[in-house]
Amino acid sequence: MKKLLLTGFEPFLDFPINPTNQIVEELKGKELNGYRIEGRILSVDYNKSGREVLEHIDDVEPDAVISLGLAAGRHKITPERIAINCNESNEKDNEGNTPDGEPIQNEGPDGLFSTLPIKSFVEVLQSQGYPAEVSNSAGTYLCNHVMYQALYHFHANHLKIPSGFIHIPASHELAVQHGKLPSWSQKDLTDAVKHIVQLLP
Ligand code: PCA
Repeated sequence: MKKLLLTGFEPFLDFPINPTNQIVEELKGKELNGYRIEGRILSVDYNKSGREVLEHIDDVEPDAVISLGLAAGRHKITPERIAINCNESNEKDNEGNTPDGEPIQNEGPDGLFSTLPIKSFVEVLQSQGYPAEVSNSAGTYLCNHVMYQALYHFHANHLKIPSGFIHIPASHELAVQHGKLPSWSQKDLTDAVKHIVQLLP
């Protein structure tokens, strides 16, 4: 059976829970669309998360990679189109790092496109009644970092393994604790990811 590496992130900044964590916990070990789902949670740390995702790729030997991250404030599911070769944040990661525009990979291209069928993801989500839209920027925080690191690994090693990143809105549970975020039910977030997995080649 094929394997899907599905990653989420630990909580960060003033978000006491990360709904990607719950999605991964719920889906790991399940079989969908001919894929067994290998779930892993990544650190919100510029010095660790890239290495972690590469270690998981080595360990799992996946046939596809989908990384999930919280985009607090967005109200749609947003598959990301591109990762850029840049670490920058005024806000601290969980270890206090605030990089100032350094490249992620010195020899890497400026940008790497998602190799997931992002338009089909949006179409299927909308047809199932979930608001969705392609995003043209994953930012320069950890989500962009992890997306770039995985895509760069496959690009540099000439491996044709579909890989990319999907930002999701806050869950109701997070929104209640935080106070100022648009939100979805945790069940809808998880179900939306299941629809996405059904479209993997
Ligand atoms: N979202 C952050 C990092 C961790 C997460 O879940 C981001 O969008 O970069």
